[in-house]
Amino acid sequence: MEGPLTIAIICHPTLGGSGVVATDLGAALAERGHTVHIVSHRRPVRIASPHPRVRFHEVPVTRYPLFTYPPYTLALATKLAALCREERIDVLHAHYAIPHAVSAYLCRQMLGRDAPKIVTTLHGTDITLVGLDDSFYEITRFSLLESDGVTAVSDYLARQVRQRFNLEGEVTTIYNFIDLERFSPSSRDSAVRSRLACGDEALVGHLSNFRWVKRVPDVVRVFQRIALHVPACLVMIGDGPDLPAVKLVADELGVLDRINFLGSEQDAAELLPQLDLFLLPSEQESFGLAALEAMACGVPVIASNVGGLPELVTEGEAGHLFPVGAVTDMGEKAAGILADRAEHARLRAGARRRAEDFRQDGLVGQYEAFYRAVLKG
Ligand code: GMT
Repeated sequence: MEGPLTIAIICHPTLGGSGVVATDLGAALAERGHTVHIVSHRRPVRIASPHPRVRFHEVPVTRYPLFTYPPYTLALATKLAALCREERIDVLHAHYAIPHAVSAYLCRQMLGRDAPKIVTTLHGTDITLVGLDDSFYEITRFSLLESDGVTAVSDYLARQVRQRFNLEGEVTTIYNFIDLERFSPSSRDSAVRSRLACGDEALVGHLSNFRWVKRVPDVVRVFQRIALHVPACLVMIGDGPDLPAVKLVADELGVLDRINFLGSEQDAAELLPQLDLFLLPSEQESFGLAALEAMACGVPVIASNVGGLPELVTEGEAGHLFPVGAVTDMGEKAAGILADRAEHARLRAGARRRAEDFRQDGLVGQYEAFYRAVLKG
């Protein structure tokens, strides 16, 4: 199918990589001439500034005393069907399998012959955690089998999908992407930096949704090792369930006053370029979008050697990878880099160079080609 497409993107609106990827993809597709409908229960945090070809559709979820848990999956399916009747939608693109791929399937069944194609993009815990739970396993597998095309954000995740869900069909890797103009070392600004740093110290940072898979207390443990060797302070961007635990660990380790907690209402593209090092000691990470954003800003990454991170953070070029929980080794290595200007400069350049492999244009083009292949059947 040639010419512009109309795509409905279904995503979680909360701060988290899958919502960011989905909305950035929508904006980039609109720039390329396609029409995009973003569907979610709330306006996503990073939805692009108004664009004539991007529309947001909020899914209304009716509360009723009988429903302890309002059935969002059904409300979403109904909203999608109504949207498809109003507009000629070519592709329903579900980001994160649960419950989006299931709602897309229901919508298709409701529409019958006129239904659009379904593309499902898997982001991480929809496969590695939530999807494996007994209460979701079978419906997740079913929704993948029923999708017309399935993509994953790393080879690691694509392998996990095939193995854990015993799928024979194809799962195509399309890596997450980055806008290299928006996330750039040239946005380093001494005024912003001095607002973040405690003084002339090295500035170390972390960005996540503070869930247990991120091991955020380990960020503090690594930072404490760093601070033993070099004057440094830590910037924590984001919010989530582990924030109280993180503050407790920081207090116990005596570094609470060296940490700046910024919350989630922040512009990552403004803050990340100010950092000297980015820490991502996650338990699991199917890709690590926050690491890519930091790298694009010329910030080397110290991370766990898990999931898709080795596909992104090239060892010794863009940063260094360690076994999960190796906080002492991570801290010693990080301190060594920060104390060695030449090595730090080498890694800064390497991080940006590696991020250039994930240029937005090329990867959005891969999604476009994928849609067209699916539409051809
Ligand atoms: O899978 C999740 O935990 C949620 C998801 C999100 O919405 O934040 O994160 C995943 O998707 C991101 C975007 O593709 C990836 O960069 C993250 O690595 C991935 N998180 C995990 O695998 C833990």
